[in-house]
Amino acid sequence: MWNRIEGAPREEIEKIQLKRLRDVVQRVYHLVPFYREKFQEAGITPDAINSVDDLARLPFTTKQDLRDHYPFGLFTVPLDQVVRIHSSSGTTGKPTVVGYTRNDMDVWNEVMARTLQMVGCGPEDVVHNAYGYGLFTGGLGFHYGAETVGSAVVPSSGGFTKRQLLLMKDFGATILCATPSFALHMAEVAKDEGYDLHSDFRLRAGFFGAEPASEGLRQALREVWDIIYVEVYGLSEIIGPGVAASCPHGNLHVMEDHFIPEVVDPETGEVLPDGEEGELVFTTITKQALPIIRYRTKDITVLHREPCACGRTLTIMESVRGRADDMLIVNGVNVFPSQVEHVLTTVEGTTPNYVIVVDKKGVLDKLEVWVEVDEATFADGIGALEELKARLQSEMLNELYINVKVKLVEPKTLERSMGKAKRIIDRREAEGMKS
Ligand code: DLL
Repeated sequence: MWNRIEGAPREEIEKIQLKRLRDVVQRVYHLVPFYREKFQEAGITPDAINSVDDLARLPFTTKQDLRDHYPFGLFTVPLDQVVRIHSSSGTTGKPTVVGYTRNDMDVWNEVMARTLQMVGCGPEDVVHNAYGYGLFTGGLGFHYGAETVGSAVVPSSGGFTKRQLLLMKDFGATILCATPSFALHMAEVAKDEGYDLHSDFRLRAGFFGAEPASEGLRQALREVWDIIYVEVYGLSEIIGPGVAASCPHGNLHVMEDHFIPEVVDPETGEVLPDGEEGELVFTTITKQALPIIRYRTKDITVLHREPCACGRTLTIMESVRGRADDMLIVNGVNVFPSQVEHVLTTVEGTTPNYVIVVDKKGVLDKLEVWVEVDEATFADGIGALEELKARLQSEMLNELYINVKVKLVEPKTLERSMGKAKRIIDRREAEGMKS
């Protein structure tokens, strides 16, 4: 264990939680008009918090709230105290922006160090980090965590699979950090390139997250790379990777001295008892730049509060079973159908009749958008259509941060729905690759 608190008696953890919760509630109430108004509407003042259970009396915060206060409206510190900014895709044009103070970075490094220590990752290890570096929290989150535990980090980021394999072999990487789908893709390419995956590489563990992975996919990764599979869960709004990580007994422990989890009924918002499935909600209790009260993650899971054979007393969350909204995760990147629609409606020549088709090519996800063009553009002929397609593909890349293949179809050829439009055809599940 990196920190003794991970195995402290529950009473001690709860005492710390209450103290920190009271502090953060005071802080947001006095510093952020958005929270003060919401608390007042709910008839709550910060002194109403006398136990961790009182959390249930506070209003929720949603992704929409973050967007409404874009970019820094919910920050509780001036920008001169912010040392890092990340962002992830929002449901339409605007991304969600998150900020970190120096102290927030220490918290993040601490929870990432705990994550990496799940398999004793330390100075002896070479950590090959294939999570994307940039606005996405995966790359830099793992990077600084690995430095904190004293490992040698190779900041390879995503893509360039063949070069990554060469570095992994030559540098003797012992730890791989990647999305599960990319790690499987790496294995396929390695086989094609003639590597012997067990004897050419020194990998002993992999840290996988940012997207769901079925047990079949996990097992395939364990076998093909001969590694221990560590699951990492997180979201940028809460901190990034490191909100929860799985121990050697396969239990996903929530770092709840920093982030308090609750599970609520997605319809009514009512708190559900341990063991019942619902939407995961987090309250950050140590973050300074952007503390968040009762953030609705939309991730569906179950919580268990029982001691684990690994010695940790931290709450256990089951792997995320699905989402309460229509967000798609494509190779680890979050995509909302509304973002696609946004592009289609801002580019002239198309109609809002479209479907999004997600497929697997090898082990990687592939996203296609089929869209009907309008009559006039269709009549303009092939040159105009090619131009429109190129424009749409480049706008989609800008908006979604991933490559999308656009297929233009004739007016009135896509199936019309009688009720709710079916915009998404997800063919991945059929292949059993995603949970
Ligand atoms: O995906 C942070 C992260 C990076 C986690 C690297 C783990 C490893 P976002 O881009 O904000 O942050 O996306 C957050 O991704 O609400 C889940 O729906 C999904 N997600 C993250 N981890 C898992 C996981 C990062 N282990 C969203 N299993 C979350 C299933 C996951 N889904």
